Amino acid sequence: VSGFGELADEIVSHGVTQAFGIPGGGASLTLIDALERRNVPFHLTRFEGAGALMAATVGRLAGRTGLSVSIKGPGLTNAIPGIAAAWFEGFPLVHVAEAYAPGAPAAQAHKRMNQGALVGPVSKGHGYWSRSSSCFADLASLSCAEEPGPVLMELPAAPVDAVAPTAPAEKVVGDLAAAVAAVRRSERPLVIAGSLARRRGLGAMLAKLECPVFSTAAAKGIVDEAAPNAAGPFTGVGLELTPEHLLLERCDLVIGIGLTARECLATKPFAAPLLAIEAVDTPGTAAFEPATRVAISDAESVLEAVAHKQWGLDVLSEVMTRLQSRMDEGMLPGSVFHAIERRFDRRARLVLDTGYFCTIGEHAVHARDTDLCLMSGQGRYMGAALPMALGAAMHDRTTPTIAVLGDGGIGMYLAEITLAARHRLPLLTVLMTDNAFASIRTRAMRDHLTERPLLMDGRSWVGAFDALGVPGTRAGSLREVEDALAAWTPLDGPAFLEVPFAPDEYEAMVTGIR
Ligand SMILES: Cc1ncc(C[n+]2csc(CCOP(=O)(O)OP(=O)(O)O)c2C)c(N)n1
Ligand SMILES: [Mg+2]
Repeated sequence: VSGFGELADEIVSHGVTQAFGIPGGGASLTLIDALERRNVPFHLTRFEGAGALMAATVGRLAGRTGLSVSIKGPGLTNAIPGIAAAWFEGFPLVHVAEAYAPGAPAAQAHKRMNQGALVGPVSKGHGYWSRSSSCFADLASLSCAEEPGPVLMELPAAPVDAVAPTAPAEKVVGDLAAAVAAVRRSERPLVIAGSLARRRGLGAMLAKLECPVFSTAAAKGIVDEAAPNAAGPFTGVGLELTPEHLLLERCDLVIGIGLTARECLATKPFAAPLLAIEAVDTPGTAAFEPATRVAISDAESVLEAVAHKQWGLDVLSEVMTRLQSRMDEGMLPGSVFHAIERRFDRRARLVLDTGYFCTIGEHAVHARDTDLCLMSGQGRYMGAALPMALGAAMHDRTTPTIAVLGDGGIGMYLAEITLAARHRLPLLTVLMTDNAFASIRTRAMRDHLTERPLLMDGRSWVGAFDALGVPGTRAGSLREVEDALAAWTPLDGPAFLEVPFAPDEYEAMVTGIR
């Protein structure tokens, strides 16, 4: 069929290695067929939203755009949760949806909708499959340009004349001389690295600094979190036990690298002046009130100046020791995360869903690098961890992947676990259950609101996982957790581990942290 081969060639040459989603009988299947002939497998998912997020996660880890495919109308509509998750997290994705050509007669109305408008608020743009030889490349570049995110490619039965949108040039802002002078003047600078630091490959320079280096959730692991300068997460809302709370009031300069509003839970000016290293203007970031701004292309020059500064590592070490021993108290998620780290020597990839277990995980997990800890740190999109973990495990089948979910996220995408069974992925799904939505329950308790919608029925999920081809166990003590972790051989395929916790202790575990 004319043109599909060329489109598939272009997709292959862009570095796409696999695609996800649910096809229909039209152009999507023709494209999938053309991709398969070029050794780009298509993975059938149970829900388009999961496929889009799996693809976007592949994009995040590969540093190139991910690819998902659906039919038009309902298919694209179902893909929206995954597209939106990719948009929240800034993961690069091209979602290809079948489409009517622009200007198709109004009588062709079956499954018709304004698809560009549907994805508008959760995408960077959309374009049609066109005769332009760089049609896919233009959309893929748009998805990867700062800040990355999803793009819709509308796929009519034949290419159209319309030209795809192209990525705007990165905006360079700032004053390098002023930035370097600010660093030279400071005695106690600290760095907060956002995901831009990862995309620009600044990890090695940050690792050498002898001042505290925080990261946003999206950049967790930008410095090895077992290193003495790793200060853990910066969220904007850390409480009295966190390094964030204790060090930000002592520093005299904050250096933010891609510190954007969407990567933080709260945005307000710091006590010390902020030197902001940025690639593009991002909404809301001005609320940090940077005193100095500098372009990301000058980041190395700024960090060279920071390399001469030494302070804070002794305080940081004290604070960290206290926080980590608190994490080990009792049978709670902190000790389970530490058991996972011991078992896999911090070489497994952790994918955290959202909830109190994630708040603890953000502090308890010492990520070795940014590809070994993924989460919905920006959207805090409950349920996202399972498709993310599946995408990660499909992308990299050698690293054990451990998805950690709570009572809220476990059910949404459960059927997708069949992909792990089919491909024998090295994926362990861990359910940390207090039989409640603890993070919401806190509010209900404080304000005397109903807790009824926040409590589960206490049933185990082990049987459900078993039925879907993933063997599971329930482990009620740390010893049982350790035994279950020891019994799992990642190369033999997926497994499920359910860990119940006492609800009231669990609800209280974030006190003083967030
Ligand atoms: C898609 C989506 N829906 C709802 C929420 C709101 N929310 C945040 S945490 C949470 C409950 C989490 O409960 P659970 O998974 O049991 O984790 P816990 O807080 O108990 O550790 C909910 C409903 C969300 N973040 N995302
Ligand atoms: Mg819970």
